[in-house]
Amino acid sequence: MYKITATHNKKLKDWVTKMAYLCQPQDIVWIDGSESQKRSIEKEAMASGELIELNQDKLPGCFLHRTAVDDVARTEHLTFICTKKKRDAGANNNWMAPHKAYKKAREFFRGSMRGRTMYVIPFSMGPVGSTFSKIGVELTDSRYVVLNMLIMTRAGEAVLRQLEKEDDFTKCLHSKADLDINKRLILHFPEDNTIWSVSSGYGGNVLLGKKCLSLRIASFLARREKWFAEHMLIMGIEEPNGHIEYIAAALPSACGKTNLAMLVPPEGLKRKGYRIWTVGDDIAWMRVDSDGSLWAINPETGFFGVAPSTNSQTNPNMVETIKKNTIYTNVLLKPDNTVWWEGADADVPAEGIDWQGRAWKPGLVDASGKKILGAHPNSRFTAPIANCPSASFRLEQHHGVPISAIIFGARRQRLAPLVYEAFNWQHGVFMGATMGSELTAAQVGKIGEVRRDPMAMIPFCGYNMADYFRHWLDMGKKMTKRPKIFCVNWFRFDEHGKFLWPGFKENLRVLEWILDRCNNKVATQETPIGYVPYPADIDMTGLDLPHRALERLFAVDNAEWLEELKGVKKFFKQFKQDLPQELWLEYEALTRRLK
Ligand code: OXD
Ligand code: MN
Repeated sequence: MYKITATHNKKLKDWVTKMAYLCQPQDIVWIDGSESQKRSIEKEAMASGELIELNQDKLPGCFLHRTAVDDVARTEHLTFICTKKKRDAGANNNWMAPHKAYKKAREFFRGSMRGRTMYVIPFSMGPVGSTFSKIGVELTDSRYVVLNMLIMTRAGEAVLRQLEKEDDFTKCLHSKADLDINKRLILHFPEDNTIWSVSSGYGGNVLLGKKCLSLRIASFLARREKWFAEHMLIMGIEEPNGHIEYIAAALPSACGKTNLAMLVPPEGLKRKGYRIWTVGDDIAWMRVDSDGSLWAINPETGFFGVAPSTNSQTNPNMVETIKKNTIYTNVLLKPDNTVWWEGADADVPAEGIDWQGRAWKPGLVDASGKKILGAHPNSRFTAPIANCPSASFRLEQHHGVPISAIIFGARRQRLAPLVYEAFNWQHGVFMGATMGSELTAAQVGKIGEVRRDPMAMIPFCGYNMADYFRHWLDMGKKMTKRPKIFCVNWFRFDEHGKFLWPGFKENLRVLEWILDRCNNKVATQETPIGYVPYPADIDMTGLDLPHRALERLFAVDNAEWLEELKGVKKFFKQFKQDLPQELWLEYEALTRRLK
């Protein structure tokens, strides 16, 4: 018999009871957000082997977790959008009919928590009580999930109190069950405001406030309620006079989104006294405020970042951030109980325990002769934003920050200039909708092949992408002060296959130009694809590039772009008559300009 006393919210009580009868936990524990409860769950997790305590002198409050070997990344092929009509999930999503999905998953959840505790985590994405914010309640049998959710979201008592004032919340059910990949499902029911995730323990599949709620469910709600839920970083750039401009940027995976969100200004620009404020590295919720401009919050309170290649060169602020109160997942354990990953600051350790829990030393190879890595390539850390030296002081402000520019990124060796600006909002939506990136060795598929990933939302848009484009076009009409839209490409090659642009902190030089454009400080050169900078308008102090590198970085080759448009056409055609006509008009106008 399950007795619920923690809340008066009838809807919440009834739902928790119903799910408990389905999953049959031994007991139910409500997460209150207190330090003492967190401590006791950490202790239990250590006793059960879910967490390994790291060296508390060197890494206070830090733990290591290892996932199952076949549970190390988001499983997109097991992720479904379960709308009543298949059309509403669209061509970009896996779809399952809701009744079928519930029926199938119910069998995997049935009795899955026997002998375990079911934790009830009331959480708020966004500051509790802000008009931006959404409440979720996650039920889980994983202590790892509880402890990660305490870092990534505002969870506990304050949210429960808020739920006595408002009734609406996303019902999030998770059970690790027996982690059997054949019974793994990540199901979204946007029409029911419900998420069911079973048989996984990997962050992206189980921290349901993140991709599942804040992107897939939220994007669906955002369209209905006329706001944006986007896969974007948010950062503030403070000028020497104290004025701060905020930008939001969508970059495809493996393009340095997290690094950009907290970059440290390059030496050459130090004299200008810029300061960077990190609002978020992954998700932006944006609304049109009464002033007619776009305001944004980051709904999360933590980073769930990729460990490999995080070091003082690529991201010094992150290196500081993950020194305390951090949960590491699937990295290498060193003999002194600290951690390491490929591309970390420290030298390669002489020995250690790899991410699979096996003895490791450098140079080990598997049966096929492939190098055995110490840390999984997708090993992660979960760390509070509050630890970050560049954390924005506006993180808790209920109205968020005003957005001056929206940036879309691409990874292209040829074709796309370092930066270019849209002619207007509709053209900018076309730029976002046609975002394409070349695959790298880190992804499945043929290296160099271009994959379309509109607004970096392909795996995260919780509804038909054609409707999503329409929503973007409509939102432009709601604003009287629209952010300017830009595209960036840090990855252009020279004729010898070398990067033309050094990237990393030097990218601030490009952001500086973007802000100058937002403030009408510089003129541009018009090209068929958009406005590009005059080379003289990029401050190159302290950065020596080869002769005419900037000219090459801004060059537009019409023949290459006409070739590119063939891929765009093919991509657009899959949406059939649902694709907004405005995007075809942009396509035709661009074709004409290029010819
Ligand atoms: C992430 C992702 O983990 O986009 O943020 O995959
Ligand atoms: Mn992401």
